[in-house]
Amino acid sequence: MDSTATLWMPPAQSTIAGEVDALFYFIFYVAMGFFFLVVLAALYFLIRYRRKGNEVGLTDGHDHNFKLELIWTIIPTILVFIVFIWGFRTYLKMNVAPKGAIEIKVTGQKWFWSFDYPNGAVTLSELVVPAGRPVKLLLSSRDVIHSFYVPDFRIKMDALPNRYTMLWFEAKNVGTYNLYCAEYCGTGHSTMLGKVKVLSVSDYEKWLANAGAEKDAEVPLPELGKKVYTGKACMTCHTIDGTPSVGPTFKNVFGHTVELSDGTTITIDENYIRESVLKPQAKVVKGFAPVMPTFQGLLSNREIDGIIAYIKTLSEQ
Ligand code: HEC
Ligand SMILES: [Cu+2]
Repeated sequence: MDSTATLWMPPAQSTIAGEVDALFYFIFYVAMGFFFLVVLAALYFLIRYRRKGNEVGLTDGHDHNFKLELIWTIIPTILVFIVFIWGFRTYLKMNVAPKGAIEIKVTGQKWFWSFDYPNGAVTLSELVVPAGRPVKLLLSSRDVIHSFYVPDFRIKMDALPNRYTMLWFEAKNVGTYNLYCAEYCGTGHSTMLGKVKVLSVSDYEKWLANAGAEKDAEVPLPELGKKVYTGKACMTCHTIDGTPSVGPTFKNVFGHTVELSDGTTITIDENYIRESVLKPQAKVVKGFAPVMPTFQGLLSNREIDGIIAYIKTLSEQ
């Protein structure tokens, strides 16, 4: 299998994808073959043995055929064994990571993914890996069950709240691939989208050495804030067009007062936004559930400054 998409499958972009596809197509074509065999035979018998004129006795004395029964028992049994052995070997290969694989901790939560790299770098919603190297993912969840799914790599694994699961892959080509949550996990499930960014080994090492900071220091604050908003999952719960979503909108809020669930009011300023990001449950906005996760340790100070600057630009001064 090469790396182009087919009618049934997206491009095969990991080393295991070819094997998964081969098994898929084997099962698919065998099933198609039997489908047509059965349908055509049924049609043939329907016509060949239809009732003609005033015939009465519809069957003769035959009630079974030992040879035929043997054939239609043995052939499917062999096919099932082929699929089982083939599938089990591929399954084992997918579940035992090669020695020396890069290990990345993956955490799913409502409704985004976070990734912890060996050197302490953290990314949200975007997994960065090198091409041509095995990568082992250790998955868990902070709340409900999520499922880490990258169709181009043919890999999928549940992330559970109370134990670790494992997955590994090796990306073949540099590029950006879609990451989905494949377990219905609540209101924001359909927005729980991410990317897997595959870099060349040298680019990956350079990127990692900067602790994933990229060129954030050169980006003006409001622009950095916008990047945080789209790239670090804020947009799964907050809109910028004035409509409330899971959380309040960011439009026209800066400098305005807001009512909290305990009945007090507060003016939305820099300190309030900072606290909302680091300790979301300290002050909960009235009418909303206390579901915002803390971003303590996930955002740098400059990124929080950026969010504040960005929210300011969304408000009429
Ligand atoms: C899982 C959904 C979710 C995500 C993701 C999320 N928030 Fe929230 N956020 C909420 C909810 C719900 C509230 C209202 C309840 C509360 O105050 O805790 C809220 C409140 C806020 C407030 C106070 C808003 C106001 O009008 O008073 C700010 C500021 C905020 N979030 C910023 C952020 C930023 C920045 C991010 C991304 C880094 C983010 N949130 C990600 C759900 C979310
Ligand atoms: Cu999910």
